[in-house]
This record gives sequence, C-alpha cells and structure tokens, in this order.
Amino acid sequence: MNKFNVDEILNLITENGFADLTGIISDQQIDTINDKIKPAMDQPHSNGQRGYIKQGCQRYLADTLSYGKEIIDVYTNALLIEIAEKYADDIVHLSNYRIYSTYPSEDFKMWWHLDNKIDTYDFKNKAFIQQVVPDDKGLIFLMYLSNVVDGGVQLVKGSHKWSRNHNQESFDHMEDEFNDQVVTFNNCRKGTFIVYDYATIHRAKPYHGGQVRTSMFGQLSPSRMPTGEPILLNVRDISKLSEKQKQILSFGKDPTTLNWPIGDINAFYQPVESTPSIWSKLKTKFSTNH
Ligand SMILES: O=C(O)CCC(=O)C(=O)O
Ligand SMILES: [Fe+2]
Repeated sequence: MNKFNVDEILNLITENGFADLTGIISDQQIDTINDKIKPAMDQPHSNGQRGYIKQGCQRYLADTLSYGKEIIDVYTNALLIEIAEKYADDIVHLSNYRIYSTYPSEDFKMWWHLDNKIDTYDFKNKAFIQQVVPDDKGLIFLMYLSNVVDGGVQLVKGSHKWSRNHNQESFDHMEDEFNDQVVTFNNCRKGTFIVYDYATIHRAKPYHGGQVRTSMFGQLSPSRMPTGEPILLNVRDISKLSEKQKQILSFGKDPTTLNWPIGDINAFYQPVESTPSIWSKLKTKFSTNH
C-alpha cells in the first residue's frame, strides 16, 4: 500500500537535506483538517473565542493540536516518525509545531536560517532566545494546507552538510554563495509535504501579492534535545492515543519554552496586513522593515 521506500527517503535527506513525501497524508484528511480549523483562522484568539494569534502578516492557530485527532495523527504519522527516528538515530518528540496562514506582504521577510537550536523564552526580557546546537539532528516537515503559487518554502540543497560548521542561525550574508543551490516549492498543490534536516538552510520565499498560504509545520527532535513547546490537547482525543503517540507528544514532561508566537493585542483592532509588527522588537529569526 505504501508507495514510500524508507531507505530511499533517508538517502535523499542524507544527500540533499530534504525529501518529498507528498501523498503521505490523504486529501480527505487534509480537507477534514481545513474544515475544522477554518472558523478559527478567521478570528483572533481570545479565551472562549477560539482563533488565531497574529504575528506580522501571519496568523497562527492557537492550541493547534486541540482541533482534531486528524491533526495529532499528522504529527505522529507512523511513516514520518519511522523516517525521523532512523534519521536522528534516536526516538523523537514534537518540539515545535504550528498551523499558520501567511499573507503576502511588502514588509515581511523571513531570513535564511536553520533550526538545529534550542528555543527558550526569556520571561524577564519578553523575548525568545535561541542557541544553535551543531550536534542537534532531526527533521522538520512542512505540509501545504492550501495551493501555493508564490511564497513557498525554499531550501538550500545540501547545506545541512556544511551549515553546522558555522555555528550561527542566520545565513542572509552568505546568500550569494548558495543562490544556485536554492530549491523553491512554489506552484505546489495542497497536500505537498516536504521533510528536511533542520540544519538545512531555508526560509519562506518573500512575496508581495497573490494568495494566502496556509501550512502545517512540525519539528521532530531527538530525545537528547529539550521538550520544546507546550502541547495542549482536547480531552476528547486523549483516550484514543497510543503509547507511541504519547511519547512523541512528550506526555508527562514539562515544556521548555512557550508557543511561538506570543501574539499582538493589535490583532483585535487592525486588519492583519497593516498591524505594526513586533518582529523588530523581538530578537527572532525573522526580519522586517518596520
Ligand atoms: O513557512 C516556511 O516556509 C518556513 C517556516 C520556517 O522555517 C520556520 O518557521 O522555522
Ligand atoms: Fe525554519
């Protein structure tokens, strides 16, 4: 039944830094997820009003994993986990996760970066702090929940082989050196599923017009790395989880950071495109002209 060969996928990730697993999640499951999140992606989150957290030109679904077992099942997909655990040579857990919509923007620009790092929230300075860990090895997956024409994820082919030598998070200053190795996932249909070694240099391609891009993102980290973001589940789903799913979701463990992003109170007052972002105030992996 399975059209994926695990060894082939592992070889591709080892060689290029990424592989295409499109088809791993059925169109029906994707439609169900879209149906369940739709009302929440249209209103800001506020206690009983379940919705999104706004950050610049993006909307992040609050309490992402609570919307349906179908979402948990993507994050804990057996084939995905088998690939992640073989690649990391360890058991893995979900350290970062999100469903988000990105609106085209004149002033939002994600910089070239890697994600083999520890995120922690500094409560005193109200900012996320990042520490690059060259020894950290795991996978991120990105699945499109909408058709994507522009603004897709971009990966620097093979960069996982040399990025760890630099011990830095941002690679914008080296763009000229890797420009010819950039692979862009534009003009891809809903359901496109890319998995990459998170030491592969990447970003979302900046784009100024066109369609909203909705994506699902998950970072699977080896057990030697910290737990990561808090995971809040709906009691409806808990009794249906397997022991393996509980391990991936770090049952019984304390989170080691907060959910990204913290959000912006202006979400209630201004349309998503024009709210002054707090990107520039936070030391994050994104940059903006604000
Ligand atoms: O949205 C994308 O294309 C990339 C997202 C990403 O790299 C991140 O959130 O760390
Ligand atoms: Fe990233």
